[in-house]
Amino acid sequence: MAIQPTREDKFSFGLWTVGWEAQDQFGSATRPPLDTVEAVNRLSDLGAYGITFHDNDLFPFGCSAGERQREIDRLTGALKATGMIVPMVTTNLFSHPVFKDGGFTSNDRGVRRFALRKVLDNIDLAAELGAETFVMWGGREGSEYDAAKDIRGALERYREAVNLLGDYVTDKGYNIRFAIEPKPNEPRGDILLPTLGHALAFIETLERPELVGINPETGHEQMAGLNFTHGIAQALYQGKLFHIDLNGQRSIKFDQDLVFGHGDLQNAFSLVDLLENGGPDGGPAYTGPRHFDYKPSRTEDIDGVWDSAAANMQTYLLLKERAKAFRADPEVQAALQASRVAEINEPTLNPGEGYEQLRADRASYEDFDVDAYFGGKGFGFVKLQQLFIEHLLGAR
Ligand code: ASC
Ligand code: MN
Ligand code: MN
Ligand code: MN
Repeated sequence: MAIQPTREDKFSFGLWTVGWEAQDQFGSATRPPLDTVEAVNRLSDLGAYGITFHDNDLFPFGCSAGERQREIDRLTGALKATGMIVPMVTTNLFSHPVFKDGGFTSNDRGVRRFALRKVLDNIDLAAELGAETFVMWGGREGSEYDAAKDIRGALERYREAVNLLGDYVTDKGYNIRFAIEPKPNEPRGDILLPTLGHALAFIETLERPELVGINPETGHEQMAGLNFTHGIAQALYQGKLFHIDLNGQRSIKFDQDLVFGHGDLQNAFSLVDLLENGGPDGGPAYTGPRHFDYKPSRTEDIDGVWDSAAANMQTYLLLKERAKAFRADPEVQAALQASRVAEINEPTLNPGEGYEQLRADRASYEDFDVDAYFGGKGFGFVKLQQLFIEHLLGAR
């Protein structure tokens, strides 16, 4: 029952995902390096529309200007040949030892200035390639020891950095918005802006909050024990879902970066339902790239890499199909109505009503029969959930 992905599905992949050589804390690489051109060609053949990268996925840290340009030219050649695009670019402020205490928030001021310069150069490249989103994953912005980091000072430096970058894209006239990617921990013991909620609150302190949104990653929220679908719904509600990193995670443990749907499948189903059917008139709630930030498992050879890339898209499309069927099922519609799911969208107060009128309304309190109400009727959520599961299982 394979569904062929198309460019209209807007699937994109990080160069660092399929290109991961599978070195980890305990063992060396199990796969050879993957060439950029090969990655673009294979992803294009599989039906993706975009590729994304950290600066140093494309060219090595500290390489010459000539080498940097050669790699950029090889990429743009492959993009031209395939019709693939670069919807998003991001900066590596985590691999080189200089960033061991962070980039924007290292205790060392010289490192902070170096990090800013690295990002400014990379924003120029993002603009040149037509990327509209610039992601900032602050993987090293954090600490292991509470006494070692002044958190208020670090947040102020983070703010200073993002404000400067906002000035830069505005002055340059670049069509670029920023997306902060939260993660609770790993590689640092604790990372600043650990969840999407922390990031949303931080963004409101910026000088140009309209330029900055978030790039939540499925597994990163789930590492904090949070419901990814709920988080994405809040990001949409606040107009801040600028980008999304889809992958799989099975509960609170190390960052697994599994294929999308290979972690919490129910949460993946409700997420796809939200993204595809949660917008106005039951249409999409999000129209940006469906970006996969996963790692092909270390057990896999290069064939397994491409199988896993295809699996991300296939699972997404199957869930999309299942979510459409779920919404179209009259029994589901009846169950949603019985559970009064739509009633949450009715304002609690009458038009023009304030607290005085509410207090004067005896039906709302004095005459409200709490016993009859709760004693008499359940919400029917379990029946609704079973229908959700049966659709997920393809039983309907
Ligand atoms: C990113 C991003 C991450 C990290 C990680 C690097 O840009 O979105 O989650 O870097 O994938 O391995
Ligand atoms: Mn991750
Ligand atoms: Mn990510
Ligand atoms: Mn990741």
